[in-house]
Amino acid sequence: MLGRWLWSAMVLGAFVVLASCSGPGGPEGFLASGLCSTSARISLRLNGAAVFEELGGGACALRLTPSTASTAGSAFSVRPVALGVDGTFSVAFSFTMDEHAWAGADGIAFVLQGDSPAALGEPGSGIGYVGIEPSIAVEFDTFRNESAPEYDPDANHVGINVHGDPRSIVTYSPAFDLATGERRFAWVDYDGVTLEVWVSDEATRPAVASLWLEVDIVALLGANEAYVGFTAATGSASSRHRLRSAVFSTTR
Ligand SMILES: [Ca+2]
Repeated sequence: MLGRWLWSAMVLGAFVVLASCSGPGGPEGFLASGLCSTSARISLRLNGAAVFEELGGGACALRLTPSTASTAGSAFSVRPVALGVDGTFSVAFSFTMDEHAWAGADGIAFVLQGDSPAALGEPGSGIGYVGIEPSIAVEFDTFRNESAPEYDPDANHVGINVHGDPRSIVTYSPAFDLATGERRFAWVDYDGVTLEVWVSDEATRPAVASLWLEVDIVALLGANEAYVGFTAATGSASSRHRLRSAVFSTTR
């Protein structure tokens, strides 16, 4: 399709490196070499409370929300990212959650969606992705919403959610705390059949996946492309949610 961008990503240090290509014409140029770079900033559309932050020492973060009540933020690729064969992709990212008010809330999500680069879901228990459709999200949920215990097993879990539905299809509760303020690491791989998620308090991917789901992502999205990004939100309790690195690849 004329004008359709093929996006892929490469690793450089701990930060986002998004590369833009355009069909047979080949690479148009690298869009980014880290969350501090101009190219990273023009590759992502920021919505709601999301802003880029300089952390000093040449490091940057994508702060999805500050620790203020009832807010949400999202950042999505400005154009659909072409996925690999049968929708395959890999992403590795890290995040921090700190400055908790009350219990801290509500969490961060990695999201593939077919709606819009401006998509921003519900705050609070919606973690900024609830209501975005079509979509598939991996949520890192730090607040147990007692009004809906069927989808919040505890205040420290990872879940896979489709079409902006807050009820996770599968969940996993790590032994470590997601929201100590220290960096947490996650990896999401899709081979065209099974979506696998790993989460760790260390930078090395664990040998065994934390949770997984057999899902047809191309059918779910209705396309072999998606707006790729992250969301976060706060409710009556709040935390500062910051993406610290992200590497998205379709090169499997
Ligand atoms: Ca929750």
